[in-house]
Amino acid sequence: MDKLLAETLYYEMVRGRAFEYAAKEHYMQGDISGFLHLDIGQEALSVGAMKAFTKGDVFSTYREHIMALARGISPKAVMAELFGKEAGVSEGKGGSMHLFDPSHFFYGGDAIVGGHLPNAVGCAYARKFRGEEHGVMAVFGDGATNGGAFFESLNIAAAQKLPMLFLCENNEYAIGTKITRVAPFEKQAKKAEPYMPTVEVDGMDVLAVYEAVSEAQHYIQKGHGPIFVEAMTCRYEGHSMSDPNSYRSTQEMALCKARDPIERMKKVLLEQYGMDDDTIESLETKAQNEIDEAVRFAAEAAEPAPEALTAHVFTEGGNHALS
Ligand SMILES: Cc1ncc(C[n+]2csc(CCOP(=O)(O)OP(=O)(O)O)c2C)c(N)n1
Ligand SMILES: [Mg+2]
Repeated sequence: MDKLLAETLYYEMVRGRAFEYAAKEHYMQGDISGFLHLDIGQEALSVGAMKAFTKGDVFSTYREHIMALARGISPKAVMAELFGKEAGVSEGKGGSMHLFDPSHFFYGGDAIVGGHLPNAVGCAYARKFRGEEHGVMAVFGDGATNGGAFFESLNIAAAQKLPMLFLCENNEYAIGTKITRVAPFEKQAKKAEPYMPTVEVDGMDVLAVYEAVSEAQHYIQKGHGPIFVEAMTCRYEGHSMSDPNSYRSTQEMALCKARDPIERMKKVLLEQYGMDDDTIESLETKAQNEIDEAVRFAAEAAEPAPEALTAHVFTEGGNHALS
Protein backbone atom coordinates (compact mmCIF):
# COMPACT_ATOMS: atom_id res chain seq x y z
CA MET A 1 0.00 0.00 0.00
CA ASP A 2 1.36 3.43 -0.85
CA LYS A 3 2.18 5.91 1.88
CA LEU A 4 -0.54 8.38 0.96
CA LEU A 5 -3.27 5.76 1.30
CA ALA A 6 -1.85 4.51 4.61
CA GLU A 7 -1.80 8.11 5.87
CA THR A 8 -5.38 8.64 4.67
CA LEU A 9 -6.61 5.56 6.53
CA TYR A 10 -5.01 6.87 9.73
CA TYR A 11 -6.39 10.36 9.22
CA GLU A 12 -9.92 9.08 8.62
CA MET A 13 -9.83 6.96 11.79
CA VAL A 14 -8.56 9.85 13.91
CA ARG A 15 -11.08 12.26 12.40
CA GLY A 16 -13.85 9.71 12.90
CA ARG A 17 -13.02 9.27 16.58
CA ALA A 18 -12.82 13.04 17.08
CA PHE A 19 -16.24 13.34 15.45
CA GLU A 20 -17.69 10.73 17.81
CA TYR A 21 -16.31 12.40 20.94
CA ALA A 22 -17.69 15.75 19.76
CA ALA A 23 -21.09 14.15 19.11
CA LYS A 24 -21.05 12.60 22.58
CA GLU A 25 -20.24 15.93 24.20
CA HIS A 26 -22.96 17.79 22.31
CA TYR A 27 -25.50 15.06 23.02
CA MET A 28 -24.81 15.50 26.73
CA GLN A 29 -25.17 19.27 26.35
CA GLY A 30 -28.58 18.81 24.73
CA ASP A 31 -27.64 20.01 21.24
CA ILE A 32 -28.38 16.58 19.76
CA SER A 33 -31.53 14.64 20.52
CA GLY A 34 -32.93 11.24 19.61
CA PHE A 35 -30.69 8.20 19.53
CA LEU A 36 -26.90 8.32 19.25
CA HIS A 37 -24.83 5.17 18.68
CA LEU A 38 -21.09 5.74 18.79
CA ASP A 39 -18.53 3.86 16.70
CA ILE A 40 -15.49 4.47 18.91
CA GLY A 41 -13.22 1.39 18.80
CA GLN A 42 -14.65 0.19 15.48
CA GLU A 43 -12.96 2.83 13.29
CA ALA A 44 -10.75 0.36 11.40
CA LEU A 45 -13.79 -1.43 10.11
CA SER A 46 -15.74 1.65 9.09
CA VAL A 47 -12.78 3.38 7.44
CA GLY A 48 -11.10 0.32 5.89
CA ALA A 49 -14.36 -0.88 4.35
CA MET A 50 -15.42 2.49 2.93
CA LYS A 51 -12.02 3.33 1.49
CA ALA A 52 -11.77 -0.09 -0.18
CA PHE A 53 -15.31 -0.20 -1.58
CA THR A 54 -14.74 2.65 -3.97
CA LYS A 55 -17.27 1.89 -6.64
CA GLY A 56 -20.65 0.70 -5.55
CA ASP A 57 -23.62 1.30 -3.27
CA VAL A 58 -23.48 1.17 0.52
CA PHE A 59 -26.30 0.31 2.90
CA SER A 60 -25.43 0.51 6.56
CA THR A 61 -26.79 0.12 10.08
CA TYR A 62 -27.49 2.99 12.43
CA ARG A 63 -23.87 3.14 13.75
CA GLU A 64 -22.73 4.91 10.64
CA HIS A 65 -21.25 8.37 11.30
CA ILE A 66 -17.66 7.33 10.54
CA MET A 67 -18.71 5.33 7.48
CA ALA A 68 -20.50 8.39 6.10
CA LEU A 69 -17.40 10.55 6.65
CA ALA A 70 -15.03 7.98 5.13
CA ARG A 71 -17.40 7.71 2.16
CA GLY A 72 -16.74 11.40 1.50
CA ILE A 73 -19.75 13.11 3.08
CA SER A 74 -18.53 16.27 4.80
CA PRO A 75 -18.27 16.40 8.60
CA LYS A 76 -20.29 19.64 8.49
CA ALA A 77 -23.22 17.91 6.74
CA VAL A 78 -23.09 14.96 9.13
CA MET A 79 -22.79 17.06 12.30
CA ALA A 80 -25.54 19.41 11.12
CA GLU A 81 -27.74 16.33 10.63
CA LEU A 82 -27.13 15.27 14.22
CA PHE A 83 -28.04 18.80 15.35
CA GLY A 84 -31.29 18.54 13.32
CA LYS A 85 -30.36 21.42 11.02
CA GLU A 86 -31.45 22.10 7.45
CA ALA A 87 -27.86 21.89 6.18
CA GLY A 88 -27.66 18.29 7.41
CA VAL A 89 -27.08 15.51 4.93
CA SER A 90 -30.74 14.42 5.32
CA GLU A 91 -31.93 18.02 5.73
CA GLY A 92 -32.10 17.61 9.50
CA LYS A 93 -34.97 15.15 9.36
CA GLY A 94 -33.09 11.88 9.61
CA GLY A 95 -30.75 12.35 12.54
CA SER A 96 -27.92 10.09 13.59
CA MET A 97 -29.46 6.85 12.29
CA HIS A 98 -30.46 8.10 8.84
CA LEU A 99 -27.51 9.67 7.05
CA PHE A 100 -28.61 9.35 3.44
CA ASP A 101 -26.73 10.71 0.43
CA PRO A 102 -27.35 9.22 -3.03
CA SER A 103 -24.62 11.44 -4.51
CA HIS A 104 -22.14 9.36 -2.50
CA PHE A 105 -24.06 6.12 -3.13
CA PHE A 106 -24.68 5.96 0.62
CA TYR A 107 -28.23 4.96 1.53
CA GLY A 108 -28.25 5.16 5.34
CA GLY A 109 -28.46 4.31 8.29
CA ASP A 110 -31.48 2.22 9.19
CA ALA A 111 -33.09 2.01 12.64
CA ILE A 112 -34.55 -1.44 11.98
CA VAL A 113 -31.95 -4.08 12.76
CA GLY A 114 -31.33 -5.96 9.49
CA GLY A 115 -34.07 -3.92 7.77
CA HIS A 116 -31.62 -2.52 5.23
CA LEU A 117 -30.50 -5.94 4.00
CA PRO A 118 -33.47 -6.63 1.68
CA ASN A 119 -33.12 -3.05 0.36
CA ALA A 120 -29.46 -3.71 -0.44
CA VAL A 121 -30.36 -6.94 -2.20
CA GLY A 122 -32.97 -5.05 -4.26
CA CYS A 123 -30.33 -2.52 -5.24
CA ALA A 124 -27.89 -5.31 -6.23
CA TYR A 125 -30.64 -6.89 -8.32
CA ALA A 126 -31.21 -3.57 -10.10
CA ARG A 127 -27.49 -3.13 -10.77
CA LYS A 128 -27.22 -6.61 -12.23
CA PHE A 129 -30.42 -6.22 -14.25
CA ARG A 130 -29.05 -3.04 -15.82
CA GLY A 131 -25.74 -4.69 -16.59
CA GLU A 132 -23.86 -2.23 -14.39
CA GLU A 133 -20.58 -3.04 -12.73
CA HIS A 134 -21.44 -1.62 -9.33
CA GLY A 135 -21.57 -4.05 -6.51
CA VAL A 136 -23.48 -3.39 -3.32
CA MET A 137 -22.08 -3.57 0.21
CA ALA A 138 -24.36 -4.02 3.20
CA VAL A 139 -22.85 -3.50 6.66
CA PHE A 140 -24.66 -5.02 9.65
CA GLY A 141 -24.01 -6.22 13.18
CA ASP A 142 -23.76 -9.70 14.66
CA GLY A 143 -27.22 -9.21 16.18
CA ALA A 144 -28.75 -8.63 12.75
CA THR A 145 -27.69 -12.11 11.66
CA ASN A 146 -30.33 -13.60 13.95
CA GLY A 147 -33.21 -11.99 12.06
CA GLY A 148 -35.31 -13.40 9.26
CA ALA A 149 -34.46 -10.56 6.86
CA PHE A 150 -30.82 -11.64 7.02
CA PHE A 151 -31.50 -15.23 5.92
CA GLU A 152 -33.94 -14.12 3.23
CA SER A 153 -31.31 -11.74 1.90
CA LEU A 154 -28.57 -14.40 1.82
CA ASN A 155 -30.92 -16.75 0.04
CA ILE A 156 -32.06 -14.45 -2.73
CA ALA A 157 -28.58 -12.94 -3.25
CA ALA A 158 -27.12 -16.43 -3.69
CA ALA A 159 -29.99 -17.76 -5.82
CA GLN A 160 -29.73 -14.80 -8.19
CA LYS A 161 -25.90 -14.57 -8.04
CA LEU A 162 -26.16 -10.92 -7.09
CA PRO A 163 -23.10 -8.66 -6.72
CA MET A 164 -23.51 -8.35 -2.93
CA LEU A 165 -20.89 -7.98 -0.26
CA PHE A 166 -22.30 -8.84 3.15
CA LEU A 167 -20.03 -7.22 5.76
CA CYS A 168 -20.75 -8.35 9.30
CA GLU A 169 -19.27 -6.19 12.06
CA ASN A 170 -19.12 -8.70 14.86
CA ASN A 171 -18.60 -6.76 18.09
CA GLU A 172 -20.04 -9.72 19.99
CA TYR A 173 -22.94 -7.74 21.44
CA ALA A 174 -26.45 -6.74 20.50
CA ILE A 175 -27.10 -3.96 23.02
CA GLY A 176 -26.19 -5.85 26.25
CA THR A 177 -26.71 -9.38 24.94
CA LYS A 178 -23.59 -11.41 24.22
CA ILE A 179 -23.86 -13.05 20.81
CA THR A 180 -23.23 -16.54 22.19
CA ARG A 181 -26.39 -16.29 24.33
CA VAL A 182 -28.57 -15.88 21.24
CA ALA A 183 -26.60 -17.72 18.54
CA PRO A 184 -25.03 -21.19 18.70
CA PHE A 185 -21.57 -19.96 17.66
CA GLU A 186 -19.27 -16.95 17.99
CA LYS A 187 -18.54 -16.48 14.30
CA GLN A 188 -21.65 -15.58 12.32
CA ALA A 189 -20.09 -16.42 8.94
CA LYS A 190 -21.17 -20.01 9.64
CA LYS A 191 -24.72 -18.93 8.89
CA ALA A 192 -23.70 -17.82 5.41
CA GLU A 193 -21.53 -20.83 4.52
CA PRO A 194 -24.27 -22.82 2.74
CA TYR A 195 -24.93 -19.85 0.47
CA MET A 196 -21.62 -18.20 -0.44
CA PRO A 197 -17.87 -17.99 0.24
CA THR A 198 -16.97 -16.48 3.61
CA VAL A 199 -13.89 -14.62 4.81
CA GLU A 200 -12.87 -13.66 8.34
CA VAL A 201 -10.77 -10.59 9.07
CA ASP A 202 -9.42 -8.77 12.14
CA GLY A 203 -11.76 -5.79 12.30
CA MET A 204 -9.34 -3.85 14.52
CA ASP A 205 -6.69 -3.79 11.77
CA VAL A 206 -7.49 -1.18 9.13
CA LEU A 207 -5.01 -2.59 6.61
CA ALA A 208 -6.48 -6.09 6.91
CA VAL A 209 -10.04 -4.76 6.51
CA TYR A 210 -8.98 -2.70 3.50
CA GLU A 211 -7.40 -5.73 1.81
CA ALA A 212 -10.30 -8.07 2.57
CA VAL A 213 -12.96 -5.66 1.31
CA SER A 214 -10.92 -4.80 -1.82
CA GLU A 215 -10.63 -8.48 -2.71
CA ALA A 216 -14.31 -9.09 -1.95
CA GLN A 217 -15.25 -6.16 -4.18
CA HIS A 218 -13.26 -7.60 -7.08
CA TYR A 219 -14.94 -10.94 -6.51
CA ILE A 220 -18.50 -9.63 -6.71
CA GLN A 221 -17.75 -7.38 -9.68
CA LYS A 222 -16.57 -10.40 -11.67
CA GLY A 223 -20.09 -11.84 -11.50
CA HIS A 224 -19.35 -14.74 -9.13
CA GLY A 225 -22.32 -13.85 -6.92
CA PRO A 226 -22.30 -12.71 -3.29
CA ILE A 227 -19.60 -12.99 -0.64
CA PHE A 228 -19.64 -12.69 3.15
CA VAL A 229 -16.90 -10.93 5.14
CA GLU A 230 -16.93 -11.08 8.93
CA ALA A 231 -14.82 -8.56 10.82
CA MET A 232 -14.26 -9.18 14.53
CA THR A 233 -14.33 -5.87 16.34
CA CYS A 234 -15.08 -4.16 19.61
CA ARG A 235 -17.02 -1.05 20.58
CA TYR A 236 -15.67 0.99 23.47
CA GLU A 237 -18.85 2.79 24.50
CA GLY A 238 -22.27 1.48 25.49
CA HIS A 239 -24.71 0.52 22.77
CA SER A 240 -26.17 4.04 22.67
CA MET A 241 -25.99 7.10 24.90
CA SER A 242 -28.58 5.57 27.24
CA ASP A 243 -26.49 2.42 27.88
CA PRO A 244 -23.94 2.64 30.72
CA ASN A 245 -22.09 -0.48 29.45
CA SER A 246 -22.38 -2.18 32.85
CA TYR A 247 -22.53 -5.71 31.40
CA ARG A 248 -18.83 -5.72 30.41
CA SER A 249 -16.09 -6.07 33.02
CA THR A 250 -13.12 -3.72 33.37
CA GLN A 251 -10.93 -6.62 32.30
CA GLU A 252 -12.97 -7.27 29.16
CA MET A 253 -12.80 -3.58 28.25
CA ALA A 254 -9.03 -3.50 28.82
CA LEU A 255 -8.51 -6.46 26.47
CA CYS A 256 -10.69 -4.73 23.93
CA LYS A 257 -8.75 -1.44 24.13
CA ALA A 258 -5.41 -3.23 23.92
CA ARG A 259 -6.38 -3.91 20.28
CA ASP A 260 -6.94 -0.21 19.58
CA PRO A 261 -7.02 0.31 15.79
CA ILE A 262 -5.63 3.86 15.86
CA GLU A 263 -2.63 3.04 18.05
CA ARG A 264 -1.97 0.01 15.88
CA MET A 265 -1.94 2.01 12.65
CA LYS A 266 0.16 4.76 14.23
CA LYS A 267 2.82 2.12 14.98
CA VAL A 268 2.71 0.96 11.34
CA LEU A 269 3.16 4.54 10.10
CA LEU A 270 6.11 5.10 12.42
CA GLU A 271 7.84 1.76 11.94
CA GLN A 272 7.02 0.73 8.38
CA TYR A 273 6.40 4.01 6.58
CA GLY A 274 9.13 6.03 8.33
CA MET A 275 6.74 8.77 9.40
CA ASP A 276 7.86 10.95 12.32
CA ASP A 277 5.95 11.98 15.45
CA ASP A 278 5.57 15.59 14.30
CA THR A 279 3.89 14.59 11.04
CA ILE A 280 1.49 12.32 12.92
CA GLU A 281 0.72 15.04 15.42
CA SER A 282 -0.02 17.52 12.64
CA LEU A 283 -2.47 15.03 11.07
CA GLU A 284 -4.21 14.69 14.44
CA THR A 285 -4.43 18.47 14.87
CA LYS A 286 -5.81 18.88 11.36
CA ALA A 287 -8.48 16.23 12.04
CA GLN A 288 -9.51 17.88 15.31
CA ASN A 289 -9.69 21.31 13.65
CA GLU A 290 -11.95 19.92 10.94
CA ILE A 291 -14.33 18.54 13.58
CA ASP A 292 -14.28 21.75 15.66
CA GLU A 293 -15.23 23.62 12.50
CA ALA A 294 -18.04 21.12 11.79
CA VAL A 295 -19.45 21.67 15.29
CA ARG A 296 -19.34 25.47 14.87
CA PHE A 297 -21.08 25.13 11.53
CA ALA A 298 -23.79 22.84 12.93
CA ALA A 299 -24.41 25.07 15.94
CA GLU A 300 -24.86 28.18 13.79
CA ALA A 301 -26.84 26.52 10.96
CA ALA A 302 -30.54 27.24 10.44
CA GLU A 303 -33.39 25.05 11.66
CA PRO A 304 -35.48 23.45 8.89
CA ALA A 305 -38.46 25.58 7.81
CA PRO A 306 -41.84 24.41 9.22
CA GLU A 307 -43.03 23.59 5.65
CA ALA A 308 -40.21 21.03 5.38
CA LEU A 309 -42.12 18.81 7.78
CA THR A 310 -44.42 17.52 5.04
CA ALA A 311 -41.83 17.42 2.23
CA HIS A 312 -40.44 14.00 1.18
CA VAL A 313 -43.40 12.20 2.71
CA PHE A 314 -44.79 11.22 -0.69
CA THR A 315 -42.81 10.80 -3.93
CA GLU A 316 -42.61 13.99 -5.97
CA GLY A 317 -41.61 13.60 -9.62
CA GLY A 318 -39.55 10.61 -10.68
CA ASN A 319 -36.57 10.87 -8.34
CA HIS A 320 -35.21 7.68 -6.87
CA ALA A 321 -31.98 6.66 -5.23
CA LEU A 322 -30.36 4.64 -8.02
CA SER A 323 -28.65 6.76 -10.63
C1 LIG B 1 -36.02 -5.41 14.08
C2 LIG B 1 -35.47 -4.78 15.32
N1 LIG B 1 -35.42 -5.49 16.47
C3 LIG B 1 -34.91 -4.94 17.58
C4 LIG B 1 -34.44 -3.63 17.58
C5 LIG B 1 -33.83 -3.03 18.84
N2 LIG B 1 -32.38 -2.99 18.70
C6 LIG B 1 -31.77 -1.86 18.32
S1 LIG B 1 -30.14 -2.07 18.16
C7 LIG B 1 -30.19 -3.68 18.58
C8 LIG B 1 -28.94 -4.52 18.65
C9 LIG B 1 -28.36 -4.85 17.34
O1 LIG B 1 -27.07 -5.41 17.51
P1 LIG B 1 -26.08 -5.62 16.32
O2 LIG B 1 -26.81 -6.01 15.09
O3 LIG B 1 -25.04 -6.56 16.79
O4 LIG B 1 -25.46 -4.18 16.04
P2 LIG B 1 -24.49 -3.26 16.94
O5 LIG B 1 -25.36 -2.35 17.72
O6 LIG B 1 -23.69 -4.17 17.79
O7 LIG B 1 -23.66 -2.49 15.98
C10 LIG B 1 -31.51 -4.05 18.87
C11 LIG B 1 -31.91 -5.41 19.28
C12 LIG B 1 -34.53 -2.92 16.37
N3 LIG B 1 -34.09 -1.66 16.27
N4 LIG B 1 -35.01 -3.50 15.25
MG1 LIG C 1 -23.20 -6.17 17.63
